[in-house]
Amino acid sequence: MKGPVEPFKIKVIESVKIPSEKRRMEAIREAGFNTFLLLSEDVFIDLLTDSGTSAMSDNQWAGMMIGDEAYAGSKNFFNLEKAVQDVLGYKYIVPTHQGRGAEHLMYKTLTNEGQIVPRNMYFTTSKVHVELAGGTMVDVIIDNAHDPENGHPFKGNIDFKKLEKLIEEHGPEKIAFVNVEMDVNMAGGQPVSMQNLREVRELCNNYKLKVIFDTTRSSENAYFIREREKGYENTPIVDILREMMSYSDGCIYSSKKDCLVNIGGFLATNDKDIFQKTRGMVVVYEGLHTYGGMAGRDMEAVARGLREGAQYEYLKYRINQVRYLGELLKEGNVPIVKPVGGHAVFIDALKFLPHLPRERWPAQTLSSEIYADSGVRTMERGAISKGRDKITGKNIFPKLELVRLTIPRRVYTNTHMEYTAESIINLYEKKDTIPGLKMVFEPEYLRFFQARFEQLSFPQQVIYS
Ligand code: P70
Repeated sequence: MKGPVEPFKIKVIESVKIPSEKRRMEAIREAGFNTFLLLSEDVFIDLLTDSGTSAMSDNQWAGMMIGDEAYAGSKNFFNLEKAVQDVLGYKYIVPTHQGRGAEHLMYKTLTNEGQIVPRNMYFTTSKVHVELAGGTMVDVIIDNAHDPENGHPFKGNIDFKKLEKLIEEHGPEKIAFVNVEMDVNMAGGQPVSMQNLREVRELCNNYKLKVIFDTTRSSENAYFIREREKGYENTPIVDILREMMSYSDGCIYSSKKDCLVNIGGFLATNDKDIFQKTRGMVVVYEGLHTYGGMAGRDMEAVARGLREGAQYEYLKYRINQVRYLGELLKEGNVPIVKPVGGHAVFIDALKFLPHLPRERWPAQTLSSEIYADSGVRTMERGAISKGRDKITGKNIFPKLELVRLTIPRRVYTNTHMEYTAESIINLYEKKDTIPGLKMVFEPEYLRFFQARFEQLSFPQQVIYS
């Protein structure tokens, strides 16, 4: 098996080195066995996130040089507006500093105290912004998404029975809006089908509900539609994107992913009322409505990146590089979430470390072991990320206890993928020797960012938490 051919050549490089085994051991200990607390200079291959970690093109860098840093009316804003109109088909745009800025404006505008927001699974920042606006997010994704072995081609789809039941039970006036994420992050980067989006629109029309997309990874989702959905085999990606967006009233977009930039975000809509309200708020929380927290040069990079990130040849390489890593791991019998998603490969930590009880944090343990073994940094996406039940205070143990190997765009070569796979396969062969972790420091909010752990020795000690 070979990795996909890159549709670009490399003009600038950044040196990286593998820290010695001694330094890796020290570093992970100093970081309290939490990969978020590692220093970047101690990391060889950084697969923590695909957010803001892309390599920009010569065309984007050239665009940075024509940044118009006027406080009002920057020409780069109009280039961004035009790119959004051309690629996504929305008429109005409000720029923000990054995705969560857009979530804040959009979700606060549309949610009243006590309302419900159905969504295909959830995302941490999205959930927080709905809750801050007084709402509750409820998961209405299809059941297949909760099973790592299930090979459904569109595991991100909305389950209409769940959605309709929720609307009927509470009444449409209790539903703030229906929220659909593209390439569902927490499910493993799993796409939503065009048919599902079309049907969500029809159902919401019947109840007069608004549909808001989280389009953060929509170009990658569009590639999967072209690859897997009948009738789209030869459709240009931009046409797929424009059809997808036509089924919504608006979107929030973290440009740090599919727009191939290091910072930025926006919301976009065809609804004049949403536009006027969010544009009224952007000046309070982000900046004037023609920059919204971004520099002019950043807006230019987003405008150009949105177009580049929707090119078929680029997406084909991108999706296949992620898949290549997944296939290599599968060949080595490492248990991963199937099918491989758009932005990351997810390892099933419960299957990798079956000897560890949940309260020994298998995914946290595995991410720290991977770093110690190879200098590759990954992220826990399981019980530590999920947190505690607000009422009982008990740890919640979600079905999915995963380690995310997130691939930055246009940054690493296929050889980096091979190195990563080889190290993880070696680790898998000695998995029985891996001891678990004990949490010794737990912050109140978003604990995964700053929690600290200690390594236990064999045999496993009593569970304290
Ligand atoms: C990640 C990042 C960000 C994100 C997202 C979706 C589907 C909105 C946003 C927010 C960064 C991250 C954030 C919280 C915890 C861990 C990592 N996802 N919607 O790595 O956008 O970051 O620009 O404010 O995935 O998955 P932004």
